[in-house]
Amino acid sequence: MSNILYVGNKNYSSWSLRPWLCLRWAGIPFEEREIQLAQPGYGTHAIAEVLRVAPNGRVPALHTGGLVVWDSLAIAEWAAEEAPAAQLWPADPRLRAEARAVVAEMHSGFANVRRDMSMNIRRRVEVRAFPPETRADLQRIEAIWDDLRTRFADRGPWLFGARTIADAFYAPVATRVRTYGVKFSRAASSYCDAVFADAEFLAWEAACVPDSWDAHGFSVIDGMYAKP
Ligand SMILES: N[C@@H](CCC(=O)N[C@@H](CS)C(=O)NCC(=O)O)C(=O)O
Repeated sequence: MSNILYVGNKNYSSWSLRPWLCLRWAGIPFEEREIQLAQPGYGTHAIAEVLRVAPNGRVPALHTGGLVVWDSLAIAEWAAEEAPAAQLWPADPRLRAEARAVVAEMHSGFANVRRDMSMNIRRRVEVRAFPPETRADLQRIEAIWDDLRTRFADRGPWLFGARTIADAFYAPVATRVRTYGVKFSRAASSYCDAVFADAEFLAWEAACVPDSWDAHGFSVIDGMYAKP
């Protein structure tokens, strides 16, 4: 059965990176089709090319055997069921429940980080100050990473020791920490290093191309908080 994963611009589409990593980590073969999303500020309407492949007008979307699975988390869950041996969720049921909570918090939360710190994998910005609500989001992310890395340090470099869907969901956040020069604790920073050393992440990063409009920046950070 052929699998096609539609993703957005690799440098910017954080939701696309997440299931892409899950499929690669699980060794599930797929063809990847990148759709160039409109530049931020262009408008909120879904572009026709995306609507042709995803009913919600957003990427990522997976097409598999006549089935369309839209939404990053639904695709990650599909991958976990498709390749159980890959253990994309922790095997222990209690840890699995915790990993799902960590992923759900990312999937439904951290709106301020998303607003102020758009993913831009190749970019590096010097930030003067983040607004308090964004700092609160970052503190919460740091606390999650610190706690998990402390508890599972002896099992491997990932949040729950071995690589899971939780890492796919926080990998784009690690790139934001790097892009915006966030100072995190040693444990949280070393977690970012694990993401940046991952072969599949490196493959995605190598394919990231900043667009011409990127030189001018586009996030709230650029307008309000970045050093000139
Ligand atoms: N909750 C969705 C969010 C998907 C989403 O917002 N995707 C963005 C790209 S990262 C998108 O397709 N935006 C449409 C556009 O920019 O035209 C998921 O988890 O997949």
